[in-house]
Amino acid sequence: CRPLFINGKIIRQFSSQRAPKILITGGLGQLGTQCARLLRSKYGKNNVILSDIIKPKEEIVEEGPYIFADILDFKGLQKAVVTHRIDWIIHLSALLSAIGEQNVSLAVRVNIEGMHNVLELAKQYKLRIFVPSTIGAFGPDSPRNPTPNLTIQRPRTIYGVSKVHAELMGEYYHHKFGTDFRCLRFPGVISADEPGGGTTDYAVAIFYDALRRGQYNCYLKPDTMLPMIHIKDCLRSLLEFMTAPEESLKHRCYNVTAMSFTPEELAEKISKYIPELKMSYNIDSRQLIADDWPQVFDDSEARKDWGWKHEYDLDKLVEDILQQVRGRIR
Ligand code: AKB
Repeated sequence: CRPLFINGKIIRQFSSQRAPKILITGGLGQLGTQCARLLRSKYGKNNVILSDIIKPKEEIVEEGPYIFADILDFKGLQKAVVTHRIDWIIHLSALLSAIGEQNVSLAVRVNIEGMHNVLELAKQYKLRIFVPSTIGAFGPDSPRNPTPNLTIQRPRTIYGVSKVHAELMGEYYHHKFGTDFRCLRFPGVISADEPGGGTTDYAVAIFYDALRRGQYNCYLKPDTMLPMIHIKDCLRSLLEFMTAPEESLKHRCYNVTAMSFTPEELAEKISKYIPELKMSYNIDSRQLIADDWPQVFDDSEARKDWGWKHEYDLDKLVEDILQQVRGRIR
């Protein structure tokens, strides 16, 4: 923004640049609709186009533009970028860790081929591109407590492998072609919108079951510590990172987080509001995934380089998500 000074006072701010036009892929997943809301509040309703291959609910369409876009269809993506004069692409399409293990070939297509398509699109049309990575991009050889920004990454899930691939491809396109590739490694994201197919999903499901039934049957052991973040902090980190000046970015991929906790610790906080909450544990294959992941995520590079700071700690998160989930199940 360029301020206009008259007699030393700022009279009006002129925007020296128009708002970016943004395409969000995989828009009907856990992050998409709230991401669109946040970006629309900053850049205007019509500048943010949500896309997916799923038929949306009426409310989604009422909130702003929604289009069909299949990340495996390169020509269709080109058409969307050209027609809507897109400047930024937020690429959220992906199969998460647990579901990826159940359908490896689909995960390869969506997470790897889809990533190739959007990167090529970003190169051709000079788009700024955001791709989320994950704590799942680390594996049993990585230090777990804490896990630094730059360390060994040898994940053992197809989700993790596809995300390391995305990080490396994005960095390669940046160095080779100057593509403005930006990537944040997110921990488990906690929202009132239920995610699907992840290992950290328990930390959302527990709120629904605690309120509906006063009990939760957890598929992870009580002492499994994983890094987590409230969705509002997660999406704010995305926006702040996308608007961070190029000079401040020492890396193209940054760890971000807010807290770490175990199922036992989360249940204890929730039981302050729902004292009758009963926990049971029925461990499944997601435990093996969680056992290889970071316990404490070191996001000091993001805090240092572009000022990342979380707002929600565990107490604030539990209060907020309980209130939102209560509103939904009434
Ligand atoms: C998952 O559990 O697969 C995701 C993630 C941590 O990336 N929520």
